[in-house]
Amino acid sequence: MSAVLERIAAVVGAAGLITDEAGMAPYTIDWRKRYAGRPLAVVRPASTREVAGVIRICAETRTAVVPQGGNTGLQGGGITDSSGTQIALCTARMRRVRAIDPINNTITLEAGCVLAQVQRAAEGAGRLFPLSLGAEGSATIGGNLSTNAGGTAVLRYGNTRDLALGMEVVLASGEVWEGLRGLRKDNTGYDLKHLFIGAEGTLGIITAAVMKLYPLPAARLAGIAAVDSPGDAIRLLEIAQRQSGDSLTGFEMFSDFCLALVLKHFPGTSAPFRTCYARSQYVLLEISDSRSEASGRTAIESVLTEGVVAGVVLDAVVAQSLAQVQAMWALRENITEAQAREGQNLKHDVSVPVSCIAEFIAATDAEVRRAYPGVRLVTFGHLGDGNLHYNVAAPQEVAPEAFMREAAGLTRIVHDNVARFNGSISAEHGLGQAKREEIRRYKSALELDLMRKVKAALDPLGIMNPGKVI
Ligand code: FAD
Ligand code: 2HG
Ligand code: ZN
Repeated sequence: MSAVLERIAAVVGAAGLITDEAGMAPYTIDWRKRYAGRPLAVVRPASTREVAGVIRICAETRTAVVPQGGNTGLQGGGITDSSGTQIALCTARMRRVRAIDPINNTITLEAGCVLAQVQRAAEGAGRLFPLSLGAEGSATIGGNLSTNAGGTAVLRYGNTRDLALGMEVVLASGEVWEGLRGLRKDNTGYDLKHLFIGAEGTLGIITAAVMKLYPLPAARLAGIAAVDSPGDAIRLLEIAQRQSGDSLTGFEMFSDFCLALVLKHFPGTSAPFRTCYARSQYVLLEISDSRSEASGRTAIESVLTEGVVAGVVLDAVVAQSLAQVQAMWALRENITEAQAREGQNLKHDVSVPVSCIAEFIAATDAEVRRAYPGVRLVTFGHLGDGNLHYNVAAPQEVAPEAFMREAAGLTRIVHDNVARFNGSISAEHGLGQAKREEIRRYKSALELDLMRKVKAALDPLGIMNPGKVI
């Protein structure tokens, strides 16, 4: 064992260090299997003190550190390079809920807490932790903060950034910034936590956070509407927001092709309607009611009825039980996995102003189809947030691997259209290593320079997740 690893072993003990290839394997490849690394070791500290001890050694020895939570990231941000010199620092052993304060509506968590575990802990205290996404059974709160994860409830509760009140961070020097304050008002200068949120591990290691909680709704009602076009989906969004205001907690759209993929790859699922609405879109909307199930049901039915009367909704169904609510969400949340089972695909996680969504889709679809005849568009996303997963699968007769090699020009079409509509080429998944070069085309030189200055100030030795983001 090298001298550096011997020193790290003295800090984390045998349980905190993996150096054999088989043991390291799960930490060396990303969820999409696009980035494979070769770490010097996988280090699994059990406490903030241990993280700080490890980082001090890394700073002294100029050893690069790649933080990893649940390894569900989609941009390769948590994977080391192949040099065999970087350590992967995994937070999986830091899973303690340190405190819940129901009066202050806050929960204090260690970074390795799994999102689903946090939701359950909040519910156990009669509160809601609203962050929700398809990977919640594995993704960690540290990873959510580091990517500023979005998910399906942003419309009502905001991104992860909006849920964070305080933070504890091990800096690149090994010092610990203790900022675990549960305050909704604190204007004492720069709000440092926001630097680490969305930094994808390039500025420090988040070890704990104070997050906001909300009242548990009395009922969650979900419905699916078939609509003719993204434009009609937006018209339904307007109706839902006008009628339901803050009770509208989800508004997702997916195409009939997305639905077909889920039905094909998840045999237990079933189509929401008997009629097949080919070339249409589906909207999954959710209303959370603070009074009762009956009141929530009236609200969702009223939205859908107005949609039908306005000629916007072709057909609609409302879940009659919690099991049906979950079945509806499964149709939406399994799209990513269904797509993966279908074969490799090009992902574009983009946002444009909600008012431009329909025009963006029409213009981009036409251009992509002209340039790449036969491609299969897998368009879905968080419509209420203006965030589309504009994913593209190979034409039926083309091998996905060959398509992926040839398709750089397709991404250029999509991203240039995003820029034309003043959008973002990464709405929620971050840049990682996947979009590090691509972002240089779309961010101004001034913005990139400011980002480099922040990086140099907080990580002067360049040991924190080098080669990611910037
Ligand atoms: P990892 O993948 O382990 O790491 C992600 C990044 O954060 C890396 O750069 C890593 O270095 C850094 N990092 C991790 N922990 C720390 C830490 N403690 N301190 C500093 N840096 C750290 N994302 C969305 O936003 N919305 C969605 O709806 C959504 N749905 C998904 C559905 C599926 C099926 C999958 C596979 C992914 C989905 N994602 C979604 C992406 C992913 O789940 C999120 O980015 C999530 O926040 C990553 O958490 P993680 O713990 O897995 O992080
Ligand atoms: C989702 O919204 C995730 O389901 C994943 O952000 C999106 O697979 C994708 O591109
Ligand atoms: Zn998403």
